Amino acid sequence: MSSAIVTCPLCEATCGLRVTLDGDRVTNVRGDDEDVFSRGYICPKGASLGGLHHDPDRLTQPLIKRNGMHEPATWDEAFAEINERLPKIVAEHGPNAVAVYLGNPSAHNVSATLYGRTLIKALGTRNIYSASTVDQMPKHFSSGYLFGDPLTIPVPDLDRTMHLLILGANPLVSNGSLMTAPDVRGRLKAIQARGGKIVVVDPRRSRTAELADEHHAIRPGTDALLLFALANVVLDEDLADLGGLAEHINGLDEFVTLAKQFPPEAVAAHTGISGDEIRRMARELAAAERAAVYGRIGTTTQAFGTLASWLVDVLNVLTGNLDREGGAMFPLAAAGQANSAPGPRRTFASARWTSRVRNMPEVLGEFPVATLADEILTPGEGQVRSLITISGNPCLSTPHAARLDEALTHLDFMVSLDIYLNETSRHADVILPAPSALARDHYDLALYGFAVRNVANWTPPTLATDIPQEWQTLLRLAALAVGQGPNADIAALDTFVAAEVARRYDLDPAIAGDRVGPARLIDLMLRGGPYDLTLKDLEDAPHGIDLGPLTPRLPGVLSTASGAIELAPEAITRDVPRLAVLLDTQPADEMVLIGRRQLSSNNSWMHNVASCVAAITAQRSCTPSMPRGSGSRTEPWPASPRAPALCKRRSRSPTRSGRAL
Ligand SMILES: Nc1nc2c(c(=O)[nH]1)N[C@H]1C(S)=C(S)[C@@H](COP(=O)(O)OP(=O)(O)OC[C@H]3O[C@@H](n4cnc5c(=O)[nH]c(N)nc54)[C@H](O)[C@@H]3O)O[C@H]1N2
Ligand SMILES: Nc1nc2c(c(=O)[nH]1)N[C@H]1C(S)=C(S)[C@@H](COP(=O)(O)OP(=O)(O)OC[C@H]3O[C@@H](n4cnc5c(=O)[nH]c(N)nc54)[C@H](O)[C@@H]3O)O[C@H]1N2
Ligand code: SF4
Ligand SMILES: [Mo]
Repeated sequence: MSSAIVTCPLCEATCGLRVTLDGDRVTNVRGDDEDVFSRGYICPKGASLGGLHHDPDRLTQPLIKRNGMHEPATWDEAFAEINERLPKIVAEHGPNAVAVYLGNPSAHNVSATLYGRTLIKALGTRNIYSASTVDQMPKHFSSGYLFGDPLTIPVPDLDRTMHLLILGANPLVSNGSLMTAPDVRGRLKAIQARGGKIVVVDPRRSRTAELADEHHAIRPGTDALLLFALANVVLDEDLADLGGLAEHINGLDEFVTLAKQFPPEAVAAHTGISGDEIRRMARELAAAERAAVYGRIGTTTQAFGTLASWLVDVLNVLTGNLDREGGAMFPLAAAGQANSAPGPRRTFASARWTSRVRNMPEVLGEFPVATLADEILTPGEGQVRSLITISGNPCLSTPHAARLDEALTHLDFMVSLDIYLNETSRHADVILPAPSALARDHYDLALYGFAVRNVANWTPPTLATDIPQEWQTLLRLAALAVGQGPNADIAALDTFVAAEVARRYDLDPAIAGDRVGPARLIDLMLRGGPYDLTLKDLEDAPHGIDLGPLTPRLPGVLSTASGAIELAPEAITRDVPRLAVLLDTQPADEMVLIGRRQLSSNNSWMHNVASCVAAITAQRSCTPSMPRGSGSRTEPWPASPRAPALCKRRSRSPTRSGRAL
């Protein structure tokens, strides 16, 4: 028996886990009590890491489609096939004929985060799509214009706040998003234990709403109206207190004028929350000693997602809670965070180009995935004829998925980098698998930028694998795209990538010694980062390094052209008239569907991993007797850890498809 300490890469919470092994067989996975951030917390998904690794359905070798059937192939055969078919399409139809879809797990995978970019650059296509446009893109957009950088997103200072207003998030099930915080339940209960208050705005009485002190069942899609009305009260009743923020703000007068249109009584019918209630919510928010407003996917994937995302932060500003302890703060990550990079920083801009068919603006270099099918199905110059998916299952996870599913049958050539043959990869001519989460190294490059405490943790691979690491596969594809053929010198390409990263930090790449791949890049980023860490420091600290609570970062964190927070940027406020129109209409008498997540599945996948099947079945069939918030603490944070309680029943779901998010 042996054991290894890993960071779970399955969601944003970054829990530290202890994996027990018998040879190369995982026998147990539990929370790592000594993890500096998660202190023993684990959820049913994390407990399934072993099941995921040993899942007999997981792909371990490439598949090539011949005569409509997927057949196992060697890596050389797979790359030869791609080399024969992909460059031809680019040569004949130009780079935009190849589209790329980056799925959610690529944000939890340093190989994809760091080397996906290299492939995209090599392809030179503008047809880039990702899960962001069915998720948090409005928040990137609003943050880009408010603060100058789309990744400069404030997070609630959970461990110190006294009043938390949550809109459209259910972190008791999702384990938190754009708010990296293991054991959210424990942290929320700690707010209550110290005399604070939690208010949840959600059409549904979610688990988080049940735990909260107050729940408002808002009509879906009307958060921008509610938030505007809250701001209206704060301003109208003279409750605004900008404190030290005043000197860092532009556009306050414009905002005051806009908010005048939205008194609480005018939005009550649409939101389903009375004027009196809204007034009370605003007064309590403004009066709280330390408060944070936090909006998540319920506020982003809706018709007024950009306005709602923007207004969340405007409220944090008006109440003086932005960038102060217990308010909404800017994390300072140890590696790779754009808003702490040395030298001048680029100011965010969108709509630098638009999509061919529906003229949709790019944001962060991407088009909305909702229009990918249009680009495939509409003939003409620039039509998408080939698709590369990287850990994505858009045939289940994107709007009008059935249409995309049909569109993919019209492609000339498709490659999927995926660990399963599923609803999307079944269309691929070549499927290239990746090592399981336990057979690769891991660092939460993207998510530490949204963590409620500054931490850093590195995970080396626990298990050996014959499957090439995904960064190697991505570099091989990049080499094909630039005409270097299937046998290009990957090591040389990797050294080239490392030199680029080193240049950004004015470092000599040789400083990283003989490391290669993500380890070398992370080492360089840590060295160039704000804490002067090295990868060796993290290797010596398997339970992570705690870099302390969040600290104020204004004005240095800003990269707007003015150097100030732009409270009323035109790119956002031009959408306000569309919202104001609602005030003159009656609320529509229609049914609106909203999404719901499962504690034991992960977006479009994981529901077939045996232990998750068991947990989902358990949740469905024995909901009343399931302990609430299994896998969580019941005592205030920090406290002793507890393992999740899972029903032991086991059954296998009959099909791979059908159980979406
Ligand atoms: N109806 C509805 N639709 C939704 C949502 C919803 O709530 N409701 N949520 C939206 C959100 S928030 C998101 S983020 C998107 C997510 O949608 P997608 O971007 O499609 O991501 P997943 O559904 O997580 O699919 C992950 C894919 O990656 C594969 N995979 C897992 N690990 C790896 C790996 O290490 N390497 C490789 N190469 N592949 C891997 C899996 O087999 C699976 O095919 O869905 C969105 N769509
Ligand atoms: N177990 C599990 N965990 C996950 C995932 C998973 O699939 N399973 N997916 C991961 C991913 S990719 C993400 S992005 C995160 C998302 O994490 P969260 O943002 O916490 O996502 P949800 O759990 O979908 O919670 C969204 C809430 O918004 C509510 N809602 C819907 N429409 C509206 C509206 O118009 N207004 C308001 N105010 N509320 C609304 C819904 O009822 C729901 O309770 O979760 C991550 N964690
Ligand atoms: S909450 Fe669960 S899935 Fe998310 S990191 Fe922790 S153990 Fe993994
Ligand atoms: Mo997501």
